[in-house]
Order: sequence, then C-alpha cells, then structure tokens
Amino acid sequence: MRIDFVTLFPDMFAPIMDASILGRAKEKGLLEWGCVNPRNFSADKHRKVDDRPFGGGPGMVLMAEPLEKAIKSVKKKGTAVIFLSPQGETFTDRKASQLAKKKHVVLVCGHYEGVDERALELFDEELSIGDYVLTGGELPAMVVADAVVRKIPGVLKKEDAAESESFVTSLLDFPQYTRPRVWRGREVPEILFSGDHKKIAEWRHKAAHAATRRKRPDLMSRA
Ligand code: 4FV
Repeated sequence: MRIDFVTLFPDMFAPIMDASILGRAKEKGLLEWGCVNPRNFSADKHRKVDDRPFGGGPGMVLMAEPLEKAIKSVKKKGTAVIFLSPQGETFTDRKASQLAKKKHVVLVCGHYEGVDERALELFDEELSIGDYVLTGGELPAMVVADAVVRKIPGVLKKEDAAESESFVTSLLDFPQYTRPRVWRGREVPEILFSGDHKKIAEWRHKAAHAATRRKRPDLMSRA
C-alpha cells in the first residue's frame, strides 16, 4: 500500500511512520509513504495557502486551489482521497479493514479553521477520529495510517495477528498477565498455568465478555 499525506507540516511524519511496526512494514516493502505540501502548489509569490473567511469571523481558512493541485500531483486511478475532519464519519476498526484493501490512500490534513467548503468535492470521504478539535489533521492522519497498516496481511507477525485484536470481535481484549507471578501480593489467575489451552481460551473469552460489559456496554449489542 502507498499512503500520501497532504500536509503543511511534512516533518511531523517520519518519527511515527518510520518507527516500530509501521517502519518494519516499509522495510518489508508492504508500505510506502510520502508527504505533499500544498504550499509547494501555491500560485502566490508568498506561497500563501490560507486566507481570512468571507463573512468575517476568527481564524483562517485553507484555500481550495493549492489543495487541489497537491492532491492531483499524487492521485491515480483507484486512489482513495480522505479528508480528516471533526465533521467526518467516526473512524472505526471496520473502516480500517476497508481501507487496508486499497492500493493507494491520500490522507488530507486540515489546519486553521478548516478548508474552503468547495474543496470538499475533492475528497471521496471525510473521517473523524473523535468529537474534539485538534490543531491539525496530522495526528488523525497518523492514527488512521497506524490502524490501517496493521491490517495489511504480513505486517503483523502471525502470533499478534490483527484478528485477535479488540473490536474485531466487537469484544474488548481479555486481561493479560506476565512476570512476576505475584506482584504486590496479587497472584496471576491459576488457570493460566494449567496448560489446558481449551480451558484458558474459555476463561479468556469469559473475561473479555465481562470486561466489555463493564467498560463498553455499547459494544455488547454488536458482540
Ligand atoms: C480532527 C478530528 C480535527 C479541526 C480544525 C484540524 C482539526 C483543524 N480531524 N478528527 N477530531 N481536525 O480535530 O479528524 O483544521
């Protein structure tokens, strides 16, 4: 998969995209990524990409023209162009699975008060990572990239394959334990040392159910 980020802050991405599982996905040739800066497509001698809102009001608005040119500079047939914004559909694990099937995804990062409304026609869809306002779309774009790339076959090692993760089964994960066996007088559940994998799997499923009922009852309807 190739991911292109349309962003005014391209230097924000390498620390995240080249680290850990994402970095390994690139080394394995399962992921390519790049950044396109609308400022490089501004017709203005001062490389202006934003301006004051018509009708007055606070802040600045991202202009449509530099955005369109930046998107067109990387867009190919079948490319999914996604705008990250609080007005978007809430991003979910299901959406991550859908996007992981794409060959090329362009993630457009807003800034300031938002983009010129007429630029919305440049996007195939709008996605939000949650009902709060961030400084820019860069962090949401990296959140989406992380969740999507983990779904690409071969990115996660077999043992930590995506299908055993939370939300795939609409259940939260079962509780995990590791050394020491006793910590602050608290013992690890005995069943986990039984070696009886069937019984352990049953215990984990029950524990995942209990955790979901307690912490995310809204998910139970889907479970
Ligand atoms: C956001 C979100 C988000 C809004 C104003 C960028 C900011 C600024 N994007 N999910 N929540 N974007 O807050 O995706 O332009």
